[in-house]
Amino acid sequence: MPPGMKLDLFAHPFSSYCQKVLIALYENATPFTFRLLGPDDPVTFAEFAAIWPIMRMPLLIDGRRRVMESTVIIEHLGIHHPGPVRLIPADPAAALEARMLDRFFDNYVMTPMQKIVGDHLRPEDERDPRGVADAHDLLETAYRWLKAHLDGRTWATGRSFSIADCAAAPALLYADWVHPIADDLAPVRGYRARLLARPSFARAVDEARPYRPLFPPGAPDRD
Ligand SMILES: N[C@@H](CCC(=O)N[C@@H](CS)C(=O)NCC(=O)O)C(=O)O
Repeated sequence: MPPGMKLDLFAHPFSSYCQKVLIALYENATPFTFRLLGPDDPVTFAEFAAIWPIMRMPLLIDGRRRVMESTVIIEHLGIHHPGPVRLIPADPAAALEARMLDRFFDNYVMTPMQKIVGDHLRPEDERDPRGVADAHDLLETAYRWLKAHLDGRTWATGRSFSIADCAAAPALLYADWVHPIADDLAPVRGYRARLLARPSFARAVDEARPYRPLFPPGAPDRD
């Protein structure tokens, strides 16, 4: 029995962590209300900030439950609003693998990508060249690990689309914009292309297209 009749997602379409959760919602056609966190709506933003002073989106409201952190939101959806696509595998060992890879994409692709993007928002004299250089190194190492990991796999864990792919899709979309995936990493480029072709992510990418001019380092003229 779902804990709440109505789901509200505080989010922005261009945000990578919000896209991660949007993929999960779209995979199972889960109905929800999109509470857009934009500069034109200070009331919605104030509501969000009052609930979650950490102010990192997305935030899910499910009845009286407030669920923060993209990974936990996807876990919550799987428990309380399951659909035909199981993003956390039923087998515990397979679930652990999916969770491990979700951590890989958040910590070693999304985080360095955000570091590079975020540096562009800083005033010139507050930039962090060393931190940005470390972020580029980490992305390169992560791409190369992923190339070997993907051998024989369609999706991050193998044949089934999972929470790890929800994390991977926006992480690799934007990471490739700030640190292009080299030509010799064909399996990683191919995986990114498969993610972009997945209808749930294609929809999220299309919904975010109008915001591309806002990408701090400048968005390339391609997906
Ligand atoms: N660990 C969080 C990270 C969320 C996060 O970093 N969200 C970004 C948008 S992609 C955000 O809210 N940034 C606003 C800010 O840094 O002020 C999660 O998984 O949900």
